[in-house]
Amino acid sequence: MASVAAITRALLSKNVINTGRFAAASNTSLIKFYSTAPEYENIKVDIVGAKKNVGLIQLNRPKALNALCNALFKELGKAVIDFDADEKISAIVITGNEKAFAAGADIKEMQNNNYSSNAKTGFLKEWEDISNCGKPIIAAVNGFALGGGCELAMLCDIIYAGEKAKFGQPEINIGTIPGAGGTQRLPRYVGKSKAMEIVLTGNFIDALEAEKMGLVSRVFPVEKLLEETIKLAERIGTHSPLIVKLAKQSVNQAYETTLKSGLQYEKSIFYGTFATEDRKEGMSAFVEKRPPNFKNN
Ligand code: CO8
Repeated sequence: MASVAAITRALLSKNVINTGRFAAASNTSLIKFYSTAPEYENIKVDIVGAKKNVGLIQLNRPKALNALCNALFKELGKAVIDFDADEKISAIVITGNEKAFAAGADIKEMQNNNYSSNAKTGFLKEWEDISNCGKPIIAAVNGFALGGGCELAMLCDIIYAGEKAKFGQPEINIGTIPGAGGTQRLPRYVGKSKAMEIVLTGNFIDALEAEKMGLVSRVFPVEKLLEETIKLAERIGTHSPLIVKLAKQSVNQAYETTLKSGLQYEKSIFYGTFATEDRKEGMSAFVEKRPPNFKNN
């Protein structure tokens, strides 16, 4: 069984991430490929972690700095839906490569869109596949997370960053505005004044500033980022998947409602956990001084 550190080393080696040649890594035995995974052109998927319970998605258009073309987004949506439906998967990690998490929507693909084509095709509709995911999604951001790339990271539940990561909403430079949550989620993360500054100037912020602002929860050396992110996913995976899902729903409710109705929502979910076997098991295990054995019930 490959250790997390070994997988990370393999993923971060130039032979793998910088060229996108997963299968051509010098020691392929380090990486257990997701043999049943559908063929993707713009992403790579794998199942990692000591218990093989972490779904890993790597955005894989290195030449275009992982610009989020439509085909990539369709594949990403499908991979997230598949991992969400897979009972063996506890959490999902989305990452890019050392240079870019994602440099935004694909400007070359988008440049000839018009209002009616956007409206008729429901441009961006696949974003909902990610926000509807019940399992925790963690973004591991190295390099650029710009425009749609920053918005994708913010759509995730937790953002870990490598120390060279750069975040920004530079849409203003190309005559448009953020279209996948940048004007809505960013102020909720960092407050109005900082969000306005980022959106109205298009300036980039680095990983440490992003951490200070609360956009990112932790910053790691570049080569440690994926390993630490997978560890976090594994740690989450030690808990009851059912209760993790309810906890995620409840935190997300804080962004959807008033404090009063959010507190009511939280209380009803809290009461609801007392109808689950896993709540009973968790408390019994504590009292009996033994590790819990959660059954996702
Ligand atoms: N779209 C398409 N191609 C891109 C993009 C992009 N967003 N970003 C980089 N590339 C391409 C470049 O065109 C270049 O390709 P080529 O070699 O064929 O010329 C290649 O990637 C490498 O890029 P650079 O040579 O520019 O690399 P640098 O290291 O010099 O610069 C930067 C890196 C600063 C990241 C620079 O590439 C840049 O500014 N990119 C654009 C960033 C941007 O404006 N992002 C916002 C896009 S708009 C948006 O995201 C709207 C969101 C709406 C919702 C999302 C829907 C999916």
